[in-house]
Amino acid sequence: MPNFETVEVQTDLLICGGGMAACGAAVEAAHWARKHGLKVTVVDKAAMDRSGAVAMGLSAINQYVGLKDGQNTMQDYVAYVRNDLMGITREDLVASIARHVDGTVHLFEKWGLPIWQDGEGGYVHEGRWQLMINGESYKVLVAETAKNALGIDNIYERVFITEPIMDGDKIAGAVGFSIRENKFYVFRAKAVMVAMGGAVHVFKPRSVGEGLGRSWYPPFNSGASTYFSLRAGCEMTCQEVRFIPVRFKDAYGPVGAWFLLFKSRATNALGENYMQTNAEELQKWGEYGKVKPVPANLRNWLMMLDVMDGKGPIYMQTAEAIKNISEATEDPKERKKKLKELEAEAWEDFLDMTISQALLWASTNTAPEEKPSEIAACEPYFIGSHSGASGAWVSGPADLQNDASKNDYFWGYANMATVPGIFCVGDASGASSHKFSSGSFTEGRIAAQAALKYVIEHPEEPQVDMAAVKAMEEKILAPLDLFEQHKNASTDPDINPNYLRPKMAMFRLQKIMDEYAGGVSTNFTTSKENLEKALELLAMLREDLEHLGAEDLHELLRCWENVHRTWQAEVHVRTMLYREETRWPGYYFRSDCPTMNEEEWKVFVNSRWNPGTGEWEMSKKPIHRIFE
Ligand code: SFD
Ligand code: AMP
Repeated sequence: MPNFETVEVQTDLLICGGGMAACGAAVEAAHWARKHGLKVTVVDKAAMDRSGAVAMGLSAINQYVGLKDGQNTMQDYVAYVRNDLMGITREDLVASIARHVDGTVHLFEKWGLPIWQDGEGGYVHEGRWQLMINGESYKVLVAETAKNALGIDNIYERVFITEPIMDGDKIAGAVGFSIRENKFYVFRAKAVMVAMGGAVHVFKPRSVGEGLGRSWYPPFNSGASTYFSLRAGCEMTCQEVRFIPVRFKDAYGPVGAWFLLFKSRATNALGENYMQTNAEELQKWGEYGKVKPVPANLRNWLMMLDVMDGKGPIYMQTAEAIKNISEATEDPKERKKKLKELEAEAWEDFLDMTISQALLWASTNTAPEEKPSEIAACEPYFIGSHSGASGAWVSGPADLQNDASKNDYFWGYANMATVPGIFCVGDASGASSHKFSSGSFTEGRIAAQAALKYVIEHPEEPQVDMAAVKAMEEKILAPLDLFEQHKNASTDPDINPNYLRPKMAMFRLQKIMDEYAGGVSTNFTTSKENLEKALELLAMLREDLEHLGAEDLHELLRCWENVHRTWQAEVHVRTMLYREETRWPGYYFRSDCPTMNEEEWKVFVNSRWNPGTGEWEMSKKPIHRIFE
């Protein structure tokens, strides 16, 4: 075993993750911590300036309600989210973010984020809730503000949080290891914020071979939030609600600006608009088939029906959209100028947030004003902050409950999970979709206030069993030892009967999920029998994960990422199995229960791994309508 230094850090609030939600939490917590003499610490597996989903930047802020201008109300936003998620949403959580999110956006602007202006004192809207930005450096400036607020001594970068530390049923901190140095970290904390994003590469991606690893969701987020929450004993929710975005094919460029700003159509290869030709299908999905905008999963579904009918490829009609907008300008000189402007905006949309799509356009001689571009449904991701909903089951705010909801949705501190002292935000908190970058930051702020209130009201130091922590350390570092011990048993270190390398473990997980749990290869279709088979194979994979081998610290990171992913996979499979209906066609389809069942399944499905028994507990939780 290589020599590892054990570093102990004592803090009041530990923020795990350095993304949008964590930065929001850090900024807010720094303010309150100063007032109360408390210590706040951030740990990110990467460098905060470019970590998480916003690493490459973004081209839009997708949640801005416009309350002050009277554009929309908080209730409007709740209705939008409720409809988009086919009725399954925590209205208290959505409203709590919606009423504060505009203030966050104004802060971003104050810190230097360029938001497009319309020349009349307003913002340029991409759609009803979305604002256009020049966002290449979005994450840099948000991280910079968070770092300045907290002070560099309170920030640990390139440290991978691996496991929670418990004091009985309460949280007591977390352990992790450095990805650059032989250091094992033990963080003791009175409260822990889980802000480690969602998960990708649980399912086999479309990108294989030379494009391996390319995905829409950032490869850095590997299920740590779900793993951490589950292992601490937290109740989870909506773990069946994966997100499948439609994106420009092969480089995963965004479509929102095309659909909303450029008013583009997407068509099948015959030039038919599937949203019109397949509109009849919407009747099958109850009230959600009638709402505007059509829910994201149903938009996917209408497209997939054409793909399954052999009417692909599917195209975003970029040339047509650009022509339509520019032709609205009558003066030929002005029209030419407008055309150039639109071309620049089209390229910038990718350069701001998915540079590889611009590269793909360039390398395939694609000029958007000349020819359409292919779009496709991505592989499934776990992201509670976009149009998915997976995450922990957390308390809502006190003042947004009604008589019915307060017993089920409120237990003292906003965003606290069912385990005392754990707070979950951003992709890590469930059933509050459509918070995006701005809402995640806002949720971090809300939760940070609540977490510090919790710390003040629970000032006792957590008891940490150092023998148990030592055992964790040995287990976490074991893959290094195993590799070192056996690496010479074969001539090729990849082929060795004594250990499994993390990349191979990942491929195995992805194959199981792809084939049995509704991945790309099966057109996102699964069934009871397939899900049961997935569970059988996942159990065997989990046994083999005990024998992961790591050549160096980087591979050690990869080992634990795959352990985290496997738990995300298992809770997903178990929840899809439990919900005996199809509610989100276009995300997944249960061939054995192909219809929606409002009577029995208009409920949240919650899940919990019991740390005492190792058993899984599944339950239904009621949906309370709080707003009209
Ligand atoms: O249009 C550990 N999102 C968009 N939001 C917008 O507002 N506008 C857009 O234009 C957006 N687009 C978009 C978006 C997401 C993605 C992936 C793409 C494009 C390609 C959504 C937002 O980005 C998203 O809602 C927020 O970023 C969510 O915030 P948060 O904090 O929940 O997740 P994060 O920012 O990814 O941060 C996660 C952090 O955790 C760290 N981490 N740290 C320690 N130990 C571990 N084990 C860890 N595991 C992970 C990460 O390093 C990171 O710091 S559009 O296409 O939709
Ligand atoms: P995307 O680029 O797909 O992430 O979309 C950005 C934003 O626009 C998100 O808020 C989406 O929900 C929304 N959006 C994308 N496409 C459509 C569409 N066709 N109709 C309505 N909203 C959309």
